[in-house]
Amino acid sequence: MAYELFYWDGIPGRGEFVRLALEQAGADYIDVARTDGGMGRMMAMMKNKTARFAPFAPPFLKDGDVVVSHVANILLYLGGRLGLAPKDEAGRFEANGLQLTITDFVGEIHDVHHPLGVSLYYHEQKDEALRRAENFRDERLPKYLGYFEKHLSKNGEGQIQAVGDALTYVDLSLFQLLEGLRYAFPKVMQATEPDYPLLVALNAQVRELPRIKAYLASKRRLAFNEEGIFRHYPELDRSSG
Ligand SMILES: N[C@@H](CCC(=O)N[C@@H](CS)C(=O)NCC(=O)O)C(=O)O
Repeated sequence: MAYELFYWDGIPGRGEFVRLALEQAGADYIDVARTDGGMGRMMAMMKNKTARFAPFAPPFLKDGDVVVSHVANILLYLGGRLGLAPKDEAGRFEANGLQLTITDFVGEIHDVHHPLGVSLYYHEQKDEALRRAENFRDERLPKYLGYFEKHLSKNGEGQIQAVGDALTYVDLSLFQLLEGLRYAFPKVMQATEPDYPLLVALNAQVRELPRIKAYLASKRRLAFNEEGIFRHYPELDRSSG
């Protein structure tokens, strides 16, 4: 039975971290909200009053009777099934820990353009966003990227991998993280990428994986835009030099 992925149509957003894993594994999956009546099904699942579990927010995954919410939790569930997680328990928890750090970082990236509240428009919180962006550029972005770079440097020679000695969903998520940051903050990233050679090399490595390459060229891959997590507002981007 095909996996069913539930995520807002029109944005790559948090759903993309799951899509990349499904695509790399060649898994049979349905992107439900992009099918006829899919949005209605997604909303109905979240509003379901009788089901034992109703997800708070997308993305969530349905595998038969099992419903799993939250990106990191979904990837923890899928990792072993798709051959994209370490086989040992320590490795799986290391992967999950890294993915949860990505979750935190994604939340902060989102909060740069929405520092006051998700229910307010960007233009209603632009002054606060400008202040938040400065702190993000100067402190948070280098702290997170520096953390991942240092982590990658511990993993030996040859192929770059976040965990163990084979590709995992964490590598795919780090790829997407860099893609999103390049879209949202092109000037900052251009100036700072030389500080993160392993992250850059991992990104290039993932881009060349045959299934990922085919996916990126397909219509299934949605473009970044100003409705999602990674938004390009030129005033929030600036070369720090
Ligand atoms: N921690 C969750 C966050 C889920 C989340 O914030 N989803 C967003 C879309 S990217 C949403 O629809 N949020 C609705 C809300 O917070 O009210 C995850 O990693 O999946």
